[in-house]
Amino acid sequence: MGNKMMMKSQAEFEQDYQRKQECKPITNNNRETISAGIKSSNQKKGSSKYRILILDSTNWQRIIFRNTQVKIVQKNATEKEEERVLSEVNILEKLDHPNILKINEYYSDDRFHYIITDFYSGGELFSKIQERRIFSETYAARIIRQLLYSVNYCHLHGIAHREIRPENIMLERCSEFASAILIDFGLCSKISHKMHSSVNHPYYQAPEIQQKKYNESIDIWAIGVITYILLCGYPPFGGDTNRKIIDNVLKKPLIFDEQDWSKSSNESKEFVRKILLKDPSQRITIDQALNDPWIVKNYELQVTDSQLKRVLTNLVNYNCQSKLQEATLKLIVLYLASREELSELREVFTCIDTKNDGYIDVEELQAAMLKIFDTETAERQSNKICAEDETLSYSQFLAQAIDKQAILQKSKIETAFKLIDRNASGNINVEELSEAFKCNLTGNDYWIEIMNEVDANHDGALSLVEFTNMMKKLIQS
Ligand SMILES: [Ca+2]
Ligand SMILES: [Ca+2]
Repeated sequence: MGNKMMMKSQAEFEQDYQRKQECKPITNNNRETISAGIKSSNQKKGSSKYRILILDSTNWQRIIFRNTQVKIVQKNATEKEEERVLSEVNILEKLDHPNILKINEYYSDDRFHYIITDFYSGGELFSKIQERRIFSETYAARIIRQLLYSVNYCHLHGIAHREIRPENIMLERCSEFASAILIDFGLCSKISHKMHSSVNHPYYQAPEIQQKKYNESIDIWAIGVITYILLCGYPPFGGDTNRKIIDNVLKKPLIFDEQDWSKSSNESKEFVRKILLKDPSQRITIDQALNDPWIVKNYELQVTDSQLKRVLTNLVNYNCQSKLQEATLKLIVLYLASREELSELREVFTCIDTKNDGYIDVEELQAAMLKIFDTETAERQSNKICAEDETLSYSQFLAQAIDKQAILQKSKIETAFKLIDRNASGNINVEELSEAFKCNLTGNDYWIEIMNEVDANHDGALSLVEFTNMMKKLIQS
C-alpha cells in the first residue's frame, strides 16, 4: 500500500467536511445500513483510511475521522451481555498503551452502544496467518514481543485478558513492520483467585482452565501457542473436535516435528518450551519472556539516533500554557495524526520504556536522553519533564513528543475547531468544551475557568481566531 493513499489533501479534507454537513443523522431506519457499511468497509483492508460517520445520539452531527471507526452494538441483549459491553468500555477507557486498542469515545442511546476506536488497516493477525502460514523468526519475535509488552501492562493493571488468540490481534497498518494491537477485552477479568470460567478457543486454552481454577498465567500460555503457530503454521495441540483438542492440551507432550521445525533456531524452541509447560507454576513469567534470549536476539526496534533525537527534542521543547491547549492537542493527535507519525512515536516510546511497564519514568527518560544530549542536559531535562517522579503515559507522550509544526497546520487546527463547535455556529461555548472533552468533565466552573484563559475578547466564547492563536503558541514557544 502506498503511503500516498493514506494522505488527503487539504481540499479533499474540506470536501469531506462539507459532505458531512449534508449528511443526515442516523435514524432508526438507516442505522442498520450504516452499521453494515462499517463492516464491509472493514473487510476491504486498507482501502479506506478515512471514514465519516454521523451519530445522532445527542442530537448533533458528529464526524469521525480517519484512523477511527465505530462499533455499534445493539442493546437488546441479556443483562449479562449488557454488562460485558459496559465492562469492556470501562476497562478500555482506562488502558493507554501503544499495543492495546484505543477507545476514543463512547455513546449510547435507547437502542445502541457506539464505541469509537482507532482503526487498524492491517487486519487481523489471523488473516495474515491464513495467507502466509509461517513467518520468519524476526517477524514472529517482533509480534510476540509486542504482545508480551501489552499483556504485561494489562497484568500490572490487575487485568487478565483471557482471550488471546490471533483473531484478537490487529496489525496497525499494511507493512512488514506494522505493530500488533491487542483488541477485544470482552472476556477479560480482574485478576483474582476466583477466576474459573472457561475462556478462549480450545487451541489457546491453558490446561489448568479445565480445573476451573487458574491465574493470569493462562495469557502467557496463549502467547506460547501463538508463537508455535507463527513458526510452524499449526497449533501445538490439535484435534478434530473441541473435546479432542482439550484432551491433547491436557495429556499430549509438546513436540516439535523435525521437518517442520528444521529451519528454526534452538532458542525459538526453548522459548516455546519454557512457556508451554502444563504446570503453570513452572511456566516462565511475562517478565522472563520479555528478557528471553530468543526475544532479545530477534527483536530489533526500528528507531534511529536521528529519530530519537527529533522526538526527544520535541519533548524538551514542549511548552503548554493552558489546559485547553493540551486537551486540544490530544484531540488533534487522536483524530488527525498520520499513521506514519504515530508508528514512529509508538516505536520510540517502546524504546524508551526499558522497564516494559507502559510508562516512561525519569530514569528511563534520562537514559534515553544520554544517547543524544550531554549528561547535564539529559539530567536537567528529564527531571523537568518527569518532575516529582511523575511518569509519562502513552497518550501524554504522544501529545508532547509529536512534531508540532506538522500537526498544528492551519487546516488541522480548523478541523479541530469544527469538531468542538458542534452546532457549527463559528464560536465554541462552554457547553461545547465540556461536551468535547467529557472525559475531563468536572462541572461548568472548570470549563469557564479554562475558557477565560484563552477568551481574548471576553465574550464568553472562542472564535476560530482565538482558538488558532492559542494553538499556534505551541509552535512559537
Ligand atoms: Ca517504564
Ligand atoms: Ca471570544
